[in-house]
Amino acid sequence: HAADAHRTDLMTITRFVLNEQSKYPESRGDFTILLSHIVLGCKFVCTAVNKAGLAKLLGLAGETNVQGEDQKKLDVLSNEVFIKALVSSGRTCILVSEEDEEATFVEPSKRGKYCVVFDPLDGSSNIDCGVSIGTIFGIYMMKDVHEPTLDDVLQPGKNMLAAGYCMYGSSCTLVLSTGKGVNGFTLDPSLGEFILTHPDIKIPNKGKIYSVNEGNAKNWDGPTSKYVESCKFPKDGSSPKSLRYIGSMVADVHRTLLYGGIFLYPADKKSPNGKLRVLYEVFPMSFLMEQAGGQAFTGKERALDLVPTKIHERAPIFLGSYDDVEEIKRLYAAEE
Ligand code: AHM
Ligand code: MG
Repeated sequence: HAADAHRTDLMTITRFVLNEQSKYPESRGDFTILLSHIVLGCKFVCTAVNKAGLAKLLGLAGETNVQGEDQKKLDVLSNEVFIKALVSSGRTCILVSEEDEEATFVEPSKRGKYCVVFDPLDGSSNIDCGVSIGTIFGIYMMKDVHEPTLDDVLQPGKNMLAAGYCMYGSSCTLVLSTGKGVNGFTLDPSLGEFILTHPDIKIPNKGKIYSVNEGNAKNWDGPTSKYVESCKFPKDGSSPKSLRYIGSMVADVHRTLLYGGIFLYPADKKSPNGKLRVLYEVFPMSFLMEQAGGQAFTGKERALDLVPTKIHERAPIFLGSYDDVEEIKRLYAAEE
């Protein structure tokens, strides 16, 4: 029976990526190994997030050091886990983390051909109230493994080989693209494996939801203000859009990907480059959106065309359903 096959023939994320890579004769499994280390980091963070409330209340054994200092903050802990997992994979050369001022250059004996840019725990201000948070990552190929420089990670987002996020929510969901569509995997806690649950995700062409921090409205520019106004008071006879804003990028983008609509973190007078970081927030999410049939725009250009000049650079971002982003592009073009 097909139904039985479904239950016993488990498509784990490792099996899925091995299948994908086997189409390339030159593939030696390096990418699969790298990914399995990222997955390990995600599983660790998932467990840590789930017991965060308890750990705080009860002080879980081993998590307070001899001086009785507070346990490490979850974002710092997550960062350490990812850095160690990525270095020990033997497949990375340069790591850029939101938590670290400087990029990490892996020592020569442990070097591989990939660069990983990541935010180990995005939305961490939401931890204490139990709102969904996530890890975001992007992967580049080194230009020359023997001479690593920051230029290897200061590449436009369209050069990424893969990007994804893991959301620690009511379930733990990992969404991944290796440049051939987008697939979603859900952690089966009893197996400790991510299982393919959302094959070939496509974002609806148009959505009924907009997602933005409207508290910044007084500082917005013309096109952003006009766009949000049109979501609330559409002039074409369509119904107004609903507003949903969690304030946790992974959760807001995940909903946008599955239900359609638009997520925006625009520039404003106080933050002319918006808030979100190009390398490990804007690029991976833009990569996923395009791979799912949507668009991502900075207010000036296709987000993935942007060439970052600093590892922690920020950019405004409008991403989501194709037609909804088309509308904001039209408003910015009219402005010029
Ligand atoms: P963080 O990296 O400090 O956690 O900030 C990033 C988060 C995103 O997850 C979210 O989209 C955004 O900040 C929300 O910002 P705001 O509170 O200004 O609406
Ligand atoms: Mg962040």
